[in-house]
Amino acid sequence: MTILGVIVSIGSLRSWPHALASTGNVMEVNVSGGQWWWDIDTTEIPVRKPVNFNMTTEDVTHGMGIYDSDLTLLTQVQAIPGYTTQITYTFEEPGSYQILCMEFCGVAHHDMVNEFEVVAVEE
Ligand SMILES: [Cu+2]
Repeated sequence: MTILGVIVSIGSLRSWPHALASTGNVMEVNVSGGQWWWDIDTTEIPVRKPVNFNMTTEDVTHGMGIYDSDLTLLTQVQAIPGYTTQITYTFEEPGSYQILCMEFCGVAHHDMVNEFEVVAVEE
């Protein structure tokens, strides 16, 4: 039982998701947050391609929430000073998406809005 626990523990410490990362079929997108803005290093993301969001913050803790055009929350990850946190998400529909802050981070927290487009790609 102890050996099984050690194997499971070591496996869980690997970067996630293992399968996607090993195929090279993941788009890397870097997002940084600060009081009170988001910076995203792309404005266009292809539809139906896994996207690995690498999240950093330059000051305090923020919460990056990604919303569709109906303001439905699709995924989220916390931004923690001194760390890069990650979340992988695949957008199934083209359109406009917004990044909003989900943690109260100061007087202009509500101004933390940025957006990007998910676009169809020709194959
Ligand atoms: Cu905030």
